[in-house]
Amino acid sequence: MARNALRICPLCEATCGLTLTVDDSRRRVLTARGDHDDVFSRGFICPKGASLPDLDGDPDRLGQPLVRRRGELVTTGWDEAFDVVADRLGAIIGDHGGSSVGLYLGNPNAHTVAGALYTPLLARALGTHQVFSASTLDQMPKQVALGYLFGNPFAFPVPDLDRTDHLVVIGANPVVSNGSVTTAADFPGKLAALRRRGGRLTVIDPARTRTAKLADTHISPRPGTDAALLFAMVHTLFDENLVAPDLGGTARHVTGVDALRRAADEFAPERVAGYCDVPAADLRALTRAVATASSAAVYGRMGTTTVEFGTVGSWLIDAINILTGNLDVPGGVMFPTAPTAPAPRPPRPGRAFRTGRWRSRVSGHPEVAGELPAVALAEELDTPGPGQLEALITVAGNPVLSAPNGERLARALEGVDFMLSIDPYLNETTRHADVILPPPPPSQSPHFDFVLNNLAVRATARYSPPVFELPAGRPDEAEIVSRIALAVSGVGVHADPALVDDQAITATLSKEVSDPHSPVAGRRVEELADMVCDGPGYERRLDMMLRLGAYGDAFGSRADGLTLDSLRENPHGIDLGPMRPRLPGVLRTESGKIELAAEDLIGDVARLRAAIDRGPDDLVLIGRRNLRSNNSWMHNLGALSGGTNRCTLHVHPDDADRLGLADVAVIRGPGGELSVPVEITTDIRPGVASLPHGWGHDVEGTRLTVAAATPGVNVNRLNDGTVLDPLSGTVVLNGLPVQIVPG
Ligand SMILES: Nc1nc2c(c(=O)[nH]1)N[C@H]1C(S)=C(S)[C@@H](COP(=O)(O)OP(=O)(O)OC[C@H]3O[C@@H](n4cnc5c(=O)[nH]c(N)nc54)[C@H](O)[C@@H]3O)O[C@H]1N2
Ligand SMILES: Nc1nc2c(c(=O)[nH]1)N[C@H]1C(S)=C(S)[C@@H](COP(=O)(O)OP(=O)(O)OC[C@H]3O[C@@H](n4cnc5c(=O)[nH]c(N)nc54)[C@H](O)[C@@H]3O)O[C@H]1N2
Ligand code: SF4
Ligand SMILES: [Mo]
Repeated sequence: MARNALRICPLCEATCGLTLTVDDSRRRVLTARGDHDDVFSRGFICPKGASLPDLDGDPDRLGQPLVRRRGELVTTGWDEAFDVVADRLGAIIGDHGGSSVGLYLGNPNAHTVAGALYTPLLARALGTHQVFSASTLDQMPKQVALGYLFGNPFAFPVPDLDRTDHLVVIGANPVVSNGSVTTAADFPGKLAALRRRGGRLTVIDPARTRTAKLADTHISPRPGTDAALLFAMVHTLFDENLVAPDLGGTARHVTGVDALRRAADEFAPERVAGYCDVPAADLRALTRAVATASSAAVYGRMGTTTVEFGTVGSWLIDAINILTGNLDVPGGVMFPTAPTAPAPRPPRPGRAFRTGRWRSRVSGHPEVAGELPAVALAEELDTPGPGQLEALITVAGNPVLSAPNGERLARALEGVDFMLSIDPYLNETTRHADVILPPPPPSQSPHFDFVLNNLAVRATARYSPPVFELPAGRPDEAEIVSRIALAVSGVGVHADPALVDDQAITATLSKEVSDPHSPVAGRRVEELADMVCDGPGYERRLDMMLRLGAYGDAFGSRADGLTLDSLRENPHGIDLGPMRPRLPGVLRTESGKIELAAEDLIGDVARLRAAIDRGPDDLVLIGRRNLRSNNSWMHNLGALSGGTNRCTLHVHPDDADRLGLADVAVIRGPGGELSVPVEITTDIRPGVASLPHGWGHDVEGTRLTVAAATPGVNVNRLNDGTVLDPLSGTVVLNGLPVQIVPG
């Protein structure tokens, strides 16, 4: 008998509520559709969400651990696999210390309970400085800019999509990606609503994307030139006296306006127009439109971060929001308040944001937000000498495909003493592991958006308990990561995983009761710990966090405040309203103010000046996402394959003519060359080609039956990974110089 069950979709940042029909006897999800009563997504769903049944029941998904025996990965029981991990990691840590173990955290960690609550504890238990993640293939430049501006690399202002009058989307394609570093279900619907209420949409993108096609204005710059374009906008704001009086009420919280004006002095639109290939008049007109709108929000994503000047560009985006009086006001960009974030405290100065607290061993890359650049992982593994990595743990990552120079990484993984992967698939990365521990499928996992609620355009609280119980003896991902943390900290892999949660709960409560501004100041830890709900560790921690949060019940002292019970009573979620102003409470800079012209940011301007003087490259490559794809790991579902979801090279007809391209081309980059099918289209500007990432499923030794049938090519083989945004350690993925010849 089928029944309905609710589940938040874990596949992208939109966090849509799904209604599943499920068959309990077979533990199968039969169908997925949008949950019309979901307080956040109101029924929205995309093709990936609709394919959740296929993903959940994918026969290639691993159900049991794999352990390498005499060179072969063989299926084993859980106890045995945990013992192997404990023995091998224990020996390596005993001989070389925790810092000889590297950790690579992939993108799905932002979507899982284990990624949010348990991998940080694993990193701490290892005590390693060798943490790598997809962030340095993605949004790290934004975080660094936020660190300098607000003193907090996690204080993300997001566009107030529901109330803005002018949305400027720069280097993002939310109609396809469904939004990123801005959590909004039904981004397309929100763009349509903006237009319906008379608002404007401007898109700045070298491709005529599905988002650009909806825009009132589409500006198509040369890739990699946004920092110059944004500086021209800042210049125009000062030049034409368009800076908002009193910065829209935030002036008392802002320093560095004059220094920013001086830095922007040399970037008149007329100076950068040729470099960006955007008429100066268009840049001035856009600036005026943003400055004079009743409210406006400039929103940048991948096309502004994974580029040569990612941090400078990200800084200038928020500088424009600030100068036009659009920070922290309805319709502008605002700081969300997640239900599990600690309740707001009175403003207090922080420590100056710094990077480079340690450096990578081989190339001396500075640490950024506790991480080293993902592109440095291979050299840290394969370069001999003191401090060389002896072991690697990957959790939810596929860097062999998602990072540049995956071939070197693949070779390096062959050489490492021990590799553990926590991942449901035997794929291009995990095939190198000595042990693979597969988490259960979504239907057997809980879901709460600990990370993405911090980026949501409207506050809600929604919890999905597992739809099916786990089969006897199978650990969930929280338990898997907890056991590894217990193993590496010497407590023992077979200790009670609840210890990890007990410790986390006691540590948090102890801190809260001794903070005079906490909603539970002065109370007893034991009293509060006894009040936390019963259940698995993650539910106990969730209950605690909700109760300590901005909307929480403060452990009984605020009637109607959130608890996990209240979420259970409201399975479609609880709406907590639109974003609210949060200045100056979010600021953690030393000065207690927004620092508009941090020294390190100003210091990088010379590099931008040099790039403008050097002039643009003749032909560059950018990325492209498809609605029916998700990075490297959803090509194994028949329902999403084919159609427009193909690994082809988009080139403009002028370039195709000039280069003599027809069906197939050979594309050469700094890292290598590939032969790819060509699609000639005016959806991309001249001088630019696009190729999606996450393909190249043609390597031996994986278990990806469907993906291997249409493998595509790995775009990151073109990239040698040597060009980084130096302030953030983020590699250039967009704007890679290439040559293209007929194939
Ligand atoms: N050229 C180019 N390269 C890019 C990009 C680009 O635009 N262009 N984009 C970059 C971006 S933005 C990102 S975020 C990275 C992504 O880089 P990665 O995170 O390294 O790669 P993914 O393809 O997301 O791989 C996700 C892995 O998680 C596993 N997985 C899925 N669900 C779960 C789960 O619940 N638990 C666990 N433990 N594992 C799970 C999958 O099997 C897969 O192995 O790629 C980057 N690479
Ligand atoms: N369907 C689908 N959805 C996804 C993913 C997926 O793989 N598929 N991946 C998820 C992940 S991990 C992420 S991080 C997000 C990313 O979310 P988005 O950033 O919204 O997605 P992208 O398609 O990478 O959009 C980047 C846009 O920048 C443009 N661009 C490239 N170079 C430049 C440049 O120099 N300047 C400007 N102005 N624009 C440029 C590209 O043409 C592209 O349209 O999407 C998430 N959602
Ligand atoms: S938009 Fe994202 S969260 Fe919503 S159904 Fe699609 S993949 Fe899932
Ligand atoms: Mo990403």
